[in-house]
Amino acid sequence: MTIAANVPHLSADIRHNWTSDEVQQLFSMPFNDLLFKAQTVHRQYFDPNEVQVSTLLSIKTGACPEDCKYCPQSARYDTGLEKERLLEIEKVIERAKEAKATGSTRFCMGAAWRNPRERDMPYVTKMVEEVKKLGLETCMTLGMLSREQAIALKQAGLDYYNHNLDTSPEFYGDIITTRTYDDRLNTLQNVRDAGMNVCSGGIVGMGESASDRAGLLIQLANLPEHPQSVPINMLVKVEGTPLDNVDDLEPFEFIRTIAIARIMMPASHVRLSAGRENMNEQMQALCFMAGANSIFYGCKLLTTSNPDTHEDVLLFKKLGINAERTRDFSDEAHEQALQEEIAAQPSAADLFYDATATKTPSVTEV
Ligand code: SAM
Ligand code: DTB
Ligand code: SF4
Repeated sequence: MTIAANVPHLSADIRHNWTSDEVQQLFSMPFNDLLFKAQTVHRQYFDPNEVQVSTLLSIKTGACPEDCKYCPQSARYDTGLEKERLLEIEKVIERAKEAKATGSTRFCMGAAWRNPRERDMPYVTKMVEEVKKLGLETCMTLGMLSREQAIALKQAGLDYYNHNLDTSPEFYGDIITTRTYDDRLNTLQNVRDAGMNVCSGGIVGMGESASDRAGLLIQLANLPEHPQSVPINMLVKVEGTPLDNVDDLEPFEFIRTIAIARIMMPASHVRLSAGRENMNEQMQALCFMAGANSIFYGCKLLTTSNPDTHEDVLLFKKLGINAERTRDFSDEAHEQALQEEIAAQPSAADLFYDATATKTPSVTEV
C-alpha cells in the first residue's frame, strides 16, 4: 500500500535528476546510516511490515536467440535445459489458480523470446484475459514490445510489463550484444505510453563495478516515471552460461543496492528478486529492512529454484510480515480487509509452524 502517494509534501521526494556523485556518496555511507535512511524513506511511503507477493511461470522455456550471458535459456549456451513450446492456456490457468490459492496477488508470465511474434499475440492476450478473470494482477515479460503490441496487452488487461535494463549502459555491452540499451528503453516507453505499470530493474553480481550498480539505479530513477516495480536480482549462476564462474558479490553490497533503490525510488515496490535461495534468513531480513517489499513466492522462478514456500511462510511469521493484498476495494471492503488483517496478526502462541503439513502453505495465513 502506498501511504504517501497523494500527500504533496512527501511526493516532492520523487526525483528524476539523480547524479552519479550523489549516488556514489550513498554507496559510501556507513552501512547503519544507509539502512536508517532507507528505512525512514520506506516508512514514509509503505507499511514496513507488508510485502507484495508474486508468482512466476515460464510460459515458453529455452531456445532463446539472444545472448544474455547470465541466462540459462539462451540457445547459445549448453545448460542442459529442456526447451518447451508455448504452454497451453488451460495449464496457465491451472497454475494461476494455484498461485492465487497460496496467497499471491500477482501472476507473472515469462517467455524466452527476443520479442513476441504477431502469431503469438492472440495466445498471450488470451492468457492475460483468463488470469485476470481469476482476480489476480497480471504481469508478463516477453522481450521487446512494439507500440501496437503494448497496446494490445493493455487492452487485454495486462497490469504490469517486466523488462529489465539489467545493468549500467557502460557494462551492458559486456553482457548482451544482440539488443541495445536503447532497444530496452524504447520498450519501456511503449509500455508506459500504453498505460501499463512498468516493472524494470536489473541483476547484480555479474562482475560489474560499484559504479555500474549506481549507473543502473540512476537509469531507472531518471526515467520519465519511476518503474512501479523494481526487481533487484542477484545473479543465479547456472553451469554452462558464461557467468557461471564470476566472483560472488559481497552480500552487504547487495543490501546496499536495495537500500539505495529504495531511497531513489521511494514510492516503488522494490523486489528482492532472483537469488534468494542462496541467502539466509538474516540476509533476507536485512533486505526487507533496507526497503525491499516484494518477492517471488513459489519454489521455482522461471527455470531455477526459489526458496520453498514453507520457508517463506515461516520467515514472514518470524518477522511479523504480512503479505500485501490487492487494494482495489470499496471503502467498506477496505475496512473489513483491514479488520481481517489485524485479526490475522500472529500471536506469540502462533509463532510455531507445523512442518509436517503437506498442503502448500499460503502466505496470507500467517
Ligand atoms: N526474454 C525476456 C527478456 O529477456 O526480456 C523475458 C524473460 S528474461 C528471463 C527476464 C529477466 O530475468 C532478465 O531480464 C534478467 O534480468 C532475469 N534473469 C535471467 N536469468 C537470470 C539469472 N541467471 N539470474 C538472475 N536474473 C536472471
Ligand atoms: C526479474 O527481474 N526476475 C525474474 C522476472 N523478472 C522474470 C526472472 C528471474 C530468472 C532467474 C533465472 C531463471 O529462473 O531462469
Ligand atoms: Fe532470452 Fe530473456 Fe534469457 Fe535474454 S534473458 S537469453 S532474452 S530469455
